[in-house]
Amino acid sequence: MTGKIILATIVVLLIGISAASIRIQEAKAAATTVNITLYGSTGGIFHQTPPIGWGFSAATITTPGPTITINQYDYLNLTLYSEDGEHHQFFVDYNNDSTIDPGDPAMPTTFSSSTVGTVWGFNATRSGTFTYRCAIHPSMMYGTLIVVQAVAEFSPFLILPLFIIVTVVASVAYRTKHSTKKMPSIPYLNKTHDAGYDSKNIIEWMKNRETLLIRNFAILKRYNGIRNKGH
Ligand SMILES: [Cu+2]
Repeated sequence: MTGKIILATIVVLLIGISAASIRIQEAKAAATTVNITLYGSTGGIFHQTPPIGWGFSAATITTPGPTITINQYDYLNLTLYSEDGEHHQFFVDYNNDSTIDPGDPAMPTTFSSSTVGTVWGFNATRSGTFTYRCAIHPSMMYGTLIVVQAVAEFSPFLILPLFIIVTVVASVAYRTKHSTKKMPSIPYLNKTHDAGYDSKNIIEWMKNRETLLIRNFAILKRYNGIRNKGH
């Protein structure tokens, strides 16, 4: 019986996980390339020639730069121009510490051309709201990157309560259908109940015997009822 409940629970969980997995696969398949052109500037080498920051065009450079919103698993394809001719380096600062850490999507090299766009991109596998920066001027050149979660993914916090609920429901359902009540013990007409054979106690003895017979009959009847219900 326990085996069946565990099996049922595993099947339900596998179906759920498979469904979630299929949805993630669908989201990945639907991922598109998002083309964004960014102009970066730090206002020249002495930062005295505004604008400073990032912009979708040379004329719209601001601090902070424009918010970029994409969907999870999209490929963000950037074309980058250096408006002030200085070296800049785009990266996504996942932990917001202003430096490129392992795992941060980051350009491998700087770009400095104001006329020829430098193309670089990355797959937005991680969802959330992050800060994008220039690795060389992180406090002056930054903006918000929103990666919208593709699907409601199955988290362990969802799986655990589901597991408990499924187990309890399956257990109760099974127990209701297949009662495991054992046959109650039937008292025997043994010496304890045999009050004795002398004339004084003979009526008492007969009464006890009758009571026990009726009781045993009731127990057997009930047990038979339980058995019939189960099959
Ligand atoms: Cu820079």
